Amino acid sequence: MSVDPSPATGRRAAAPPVTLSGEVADALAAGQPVVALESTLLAHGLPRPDNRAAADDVEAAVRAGGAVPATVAVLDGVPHVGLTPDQVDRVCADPDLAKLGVRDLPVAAALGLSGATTVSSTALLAAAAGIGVFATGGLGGVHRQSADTFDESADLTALSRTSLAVVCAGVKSILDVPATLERLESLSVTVVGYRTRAFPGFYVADSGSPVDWSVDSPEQAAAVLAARRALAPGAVVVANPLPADEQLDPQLHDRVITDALAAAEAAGVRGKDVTPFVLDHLHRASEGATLAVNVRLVLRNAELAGRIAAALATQAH
Ligand code: PSU
Ligand code: MN
Repeated sequence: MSVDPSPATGRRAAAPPVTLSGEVADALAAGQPVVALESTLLAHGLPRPDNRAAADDVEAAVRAGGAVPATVAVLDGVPHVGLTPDQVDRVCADPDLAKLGVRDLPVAAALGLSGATTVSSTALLAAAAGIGVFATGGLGGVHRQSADTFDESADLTALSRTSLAVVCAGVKSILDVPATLERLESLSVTVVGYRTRAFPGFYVADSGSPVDWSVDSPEQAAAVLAARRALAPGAVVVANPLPADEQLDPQLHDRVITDALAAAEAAGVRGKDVTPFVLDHLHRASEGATLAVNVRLVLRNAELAGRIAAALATQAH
């Protein structure tokens, strides 16, 4: 995020330069609702070529909720907020596209590289553009072997300092969900369930962990974000569960996740490759069942995010 100019050095620390699409720039200038969308879930979380249709469907879901979609990615070193169809094609088609968290953005900018943005980097770039609401599938978090690997997603620390609402179906259930909730508490990230006190489990409606607070409407979610912004930097996680009749069969869920984590371990996968490897394994092992559920939950989150952004725009007037 932007930092105040330092009187000691006189150096101006500007907000990260982002390029807005025409539609997103117009909407922001007019105070109309905009929802940021990440591109890592397209490029690294969903298989080609299905990811291309999903990209359009997610943008359409934001519009159905009443907001303008702003898919975020870095192309040739330039962070883009709002992509043209050709730019979405690039993100979805390139098998070698990098996965960029916050720490990778300076390298991409300096070397003119292209990459998809994760929750952490999308949140930072969206907030820099003045966007208040962001939709994704499931947050990154604390991995199950983190005591040995120290593998904890940069999503968590990024959300502790970025002021926007993130609509998600909880955290990815390949993770240690209770540990992730503990870290979100330590980091003072506000977490509310959307019409539930059961923290959602990404592919399944209930992770088995409770959440302290719930909101019942887009207006309430927007009001919580407004109150958070008035208080201190940091995100509001709006955890939106799949309805029970749309979730992945919980028994299939537990079985394929155990298999996928074992496969990642056996293959020696580490670092930023873990999450894409495990998601891909799940999609294959479940014969597409996790893929269908993943797309469905992202669409639901995108539409709810559109409604929250619309409520936020109304409250701001
Ligand atoms: N939600 C999905 N699919 C995904 C992701 C989220 O439905 O692939 C991505 C997000 O970009 C998130 C990333 O930031 O997974 C987490 O990666 P890691 O565990 O390496 O931090
Ligand atoms: Mn990691």
